[in-house]
Amino acid sequence: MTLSRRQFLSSASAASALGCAGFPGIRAVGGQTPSDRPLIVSTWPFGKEGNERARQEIADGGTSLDAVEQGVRVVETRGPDRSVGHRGRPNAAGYVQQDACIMNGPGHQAGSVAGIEGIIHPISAARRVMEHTKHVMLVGEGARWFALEQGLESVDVSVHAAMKQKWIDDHLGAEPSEEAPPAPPADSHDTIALLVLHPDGDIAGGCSTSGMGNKLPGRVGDSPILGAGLYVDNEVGAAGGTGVGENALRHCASFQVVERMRQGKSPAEACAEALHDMARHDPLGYELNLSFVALDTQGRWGAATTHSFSCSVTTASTSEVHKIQRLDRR
Ligand code: SD4
Repeated sequence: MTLSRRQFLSSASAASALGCAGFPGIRAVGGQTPSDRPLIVSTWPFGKEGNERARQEIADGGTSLDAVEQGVRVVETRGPDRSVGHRGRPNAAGYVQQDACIMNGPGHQAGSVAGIEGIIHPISAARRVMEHTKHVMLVGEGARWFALEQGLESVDVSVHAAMKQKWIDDHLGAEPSEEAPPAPPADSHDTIALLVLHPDGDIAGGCSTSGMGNKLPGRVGDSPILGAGLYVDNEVGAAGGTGVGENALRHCASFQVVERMRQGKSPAEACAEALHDMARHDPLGYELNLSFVALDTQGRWGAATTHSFSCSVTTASTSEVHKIQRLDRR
């Protein structure tokens, strides 16, 4: 289905795949659920399980923030096959460093951890940073120390220490190598970004990842950076992303999506337009490899991608995965 830009701007109704004539190179999907709340939107098919846990949390009396934390926790322990969780994709030195952040619409509060090791639920560490410190972000050893001090579940990282030493010996030993580190495989990313619109109207969002596989130790992606991998504004909506973090970072991507919704765009259009504008003035063009999900205060949701992408959308009565196929750009 190919819509003109004008048609696209006004299409926010039932879930439909949109080929955006005004935004070549971008695919989008969107829909709305004005009364069937909560509305929960997340990245990738594995987000569906997290969405359903979030829905349960709300049914049990939880807030949008509780729902986000519990939903993301499910994905963080889901399995070693993805780039989420302490068993996610390892960095170039062979061990996992995770990034996560959480934002609560009411009060515009946020917490974040980056490069944290051996903590089973970085999303909970991020929430503790938000609620139990006067800071917004903790990194590395300090983040791990804080999480342990907060009593969060952990795994032994002594194995990390041995792998780290080996990597340092191999790469930074007496004979420094000119060789650049190997590029991460193109398919090595699958972050969970999960957004919740509570029946009471409050919005929260969370993002968690082990990041791009084969990244350099210490590399921080977009996922723990507010405005890049996630952004929430209780008066407007929320957006979260997945893909090549460096590209989302350079463009403050999630913030851009939310700002477009503030200007009156539907979530689908905001995601598509933000991606299009980033691609327009980026040397990578439509090869940015970014995908975004978004929702707004009216109960509309949307997603867009420069590549192929699936998002999970859950309401009080439905739970579905929507697939968006990569455009053939030849
Ligand atoms: C990162 N954006 O660390 C994350 C990885 C990812 O889907 O999304 N993956 O760059």
